[in-house]
This record gives sequence, C-alpha cells and structure tokens, in this order.
Amino acid sequence: MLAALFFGNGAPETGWTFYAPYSFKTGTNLLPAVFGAFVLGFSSILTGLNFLVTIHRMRCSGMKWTKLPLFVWTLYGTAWIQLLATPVVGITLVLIALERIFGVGVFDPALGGDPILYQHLFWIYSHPAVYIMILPAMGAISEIIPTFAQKQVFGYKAIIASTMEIAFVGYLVWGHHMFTAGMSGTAQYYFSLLTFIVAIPSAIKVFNWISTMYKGSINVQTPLYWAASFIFVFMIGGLSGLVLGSLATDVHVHDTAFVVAHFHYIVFGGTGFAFMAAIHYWFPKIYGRMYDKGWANAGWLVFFIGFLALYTPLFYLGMMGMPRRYYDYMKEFHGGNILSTFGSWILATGLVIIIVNLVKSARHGAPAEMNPWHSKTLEWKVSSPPSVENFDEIPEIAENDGPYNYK
Ligand SMILES: [Cu+2]
Repeated sequence: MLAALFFGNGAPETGWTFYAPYSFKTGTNLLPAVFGAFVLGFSSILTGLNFLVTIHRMRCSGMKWTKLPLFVWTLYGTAWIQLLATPVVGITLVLIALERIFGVGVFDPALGGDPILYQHLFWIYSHPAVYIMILPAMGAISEIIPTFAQKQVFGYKAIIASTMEIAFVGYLVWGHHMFTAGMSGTAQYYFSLLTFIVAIPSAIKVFNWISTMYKGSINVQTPLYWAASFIFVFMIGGLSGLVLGSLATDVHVHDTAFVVAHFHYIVFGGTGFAFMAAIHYWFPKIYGRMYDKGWANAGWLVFFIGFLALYTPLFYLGMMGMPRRYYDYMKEFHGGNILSTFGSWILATGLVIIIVNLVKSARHGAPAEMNPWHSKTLEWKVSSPPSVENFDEIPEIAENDGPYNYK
C-alpha cells in the first residue's frame, strides 16, 4: 500500500496545480513531482534571499537607494515575493504529501478536510508568482526605454513605488482565481476590488515608459522594437485582466480560452517579449559580439505577427464559450483554432530566426564596443564581455551621477 504511494502508475496527471482532492487520490507517481516542485521552491527562496542581502549590503560607495537602476529595484521587489510567498506553496505541497501518505485530513472532505482550502493556499503563492515573472521583465523595459530614447527616465520614483506596490498588494488578490469555486459574496467583492487596485501600478509604469519616449531622441534598434511591442501586448493583457477581475464578466468567461489568451498576453507577451528585449540589449555585453541587426529585426517582426495570430483568436473563442483544458472543440470554434494554429507556426518560425541569429553571432558576430547603446548604467563601463568579478576596481558613484543622466 505504502509502496504504491511512492511508486504509482505512470506520470502524474494532475496538471501543474496539484489540485485537491485529485492530487491525493490519483494512483500516478505524484510524490516525486511534488518533491521536485518543493526543491524548486527552496531554490527560489534562496535566490530571493541572495538578491536581498546583496542589494542591501554590497552596493558600491555612492550607490544610494535613489540611484539604484530600476532593473535592480524590480529584482529587489521580486526577491521579497520569492522569500515571503514561496514558503506558502512549499508547506502546501508538504500537506499534499502528508495527506497521501498518512491521510491527515486537511483537504479530504471524508476526514473533515476542505479541498477548497488547497486552492486558497495554492493561489496565495501562485498569484504573486506571476509577479515574480513580470517584475524583472518590467525592470528590463525600464532600462531599455531610457537608453534608446537617450533621455532621463520619466518618474523614476513613481516606477520604484509602483514596483514595491505590485510586490506587496500582489499577496492580497489570490481569490480572483476562485470566483466560481465557492466563496462568500463579501470575499468576492474584496478580491475583485483589490485586483483592480493592483492594476493601477502596472498602468503607472506604462504611462512612465511612454512619457520617457516622448520627445526623446529615439534610436530605433532591435531591443526597442521588442520593448515597444511589449508595451502593446502587455496593455492588451492587462486590460483583458480587468475583464477577469470583475465579478460579473469573470463568471461568464471563467475557465474558457479567454483566460488562456489573457495569461499568454501577460506571461508570453509580457515576460517573453521583455526577455527578448533584454537578451538583444545585453547580448553585446554578455558575449562581446554584436548580432546581425537585420536578421534580429526580421525575427522580431515574424514573431510579433505570429504571436498576434496565435493568441488573439483565443479571446474571441473564450467569449463564445470554448472551455480551456480540452483537446477537442465544437465545430463552430474551428475557424479560430485554425487561425491560432497558423499563428503558432509563424511564431515558431520567428523563434528559429532569432535563436539561429543569436547562436551564430555569439561565436562569429563582429566584436562589440564597450557601450554600443550609449547607456549610463554601470555594466556598460566595463569591457564586453566583463572580466571575472566584473570590475577590476570597485566603482564609486559621484554625487551628481545617476543611472539615467542623459542630457
Ligand atoms: Cu492572479
């Protein structure tokens, strides 16, 4: 019996959420998967701790909190989420393991437990986890936009405040994943209101990025294409999030393809586009070589078109009632699904162009200058690629020096 718990039949089929009661009833190999997620959680906590201590203790002389680059600020906010939220999911996974092995009855209704409690614990972590993914992305965009506008970032302190607000209000909105799971009306109103409040700091950032570009001397390069398209898709992702955050409309589109579209616009459109922006921005610093800009731009264009064709139809399909998590669909959803599939091929083509270009350029690209984009942050003041330990001498920041001091 016990052996069957540890060595079940086949791969776990609970999906990534390990939802109760299925996760303690299934006969598949669930425990190794839960253990894997638990170990990953520890790695996340320790990474967060490392960043927090580094940012508090190891800033160079003159690097005041108000001179910290915005990317570092977002890593700081992210690190707090990793440190404070990840233990919740760790404990929840331990409870699933205890439920399976000893039948402790925390989630099992037959033993007086509550399976909905699992969803609460899971989302207390998993909503902030989305911010672990998006905050560093926002940080990279906040570096790239002033650099390619050659202009002081607009609202430096407002961007910091919105970063920290996202990091802390993000803990209080998890219930919006459970509007149809069974919850009191009071709790629903509260979670809906807080979800709207957490949307405000994201909007502040969007306005700051656009204001930074306004009247800047724009240097159109690959990272800026990615950053500008990031703002576009992130805005659609954010606005569709409000449809899910408000009670009346969420009940209609809950668990439909609309959610899939929203999530991919945020996490792939947001984090994915920002990752591409960041890799094309820091590539010359990392490898000391420049990529082929023509191919990089072509890759962006193909990827962007593919992205829109792949995910936009899902908004429509969800509105029409196509549920998520089913491999099959009804006849009337065929057109949207075909368009989406074509989009996925276009997106994959773009991805191949991007990866081939970057991999080739890392070995054979033209040697890169120390500071090809004329940025003001510290990493551009060392050679490309940087030497071991990054700085031969620890830098000092002068009183009137700052990360975005453009004329
Ligand atoms: Cu959420």
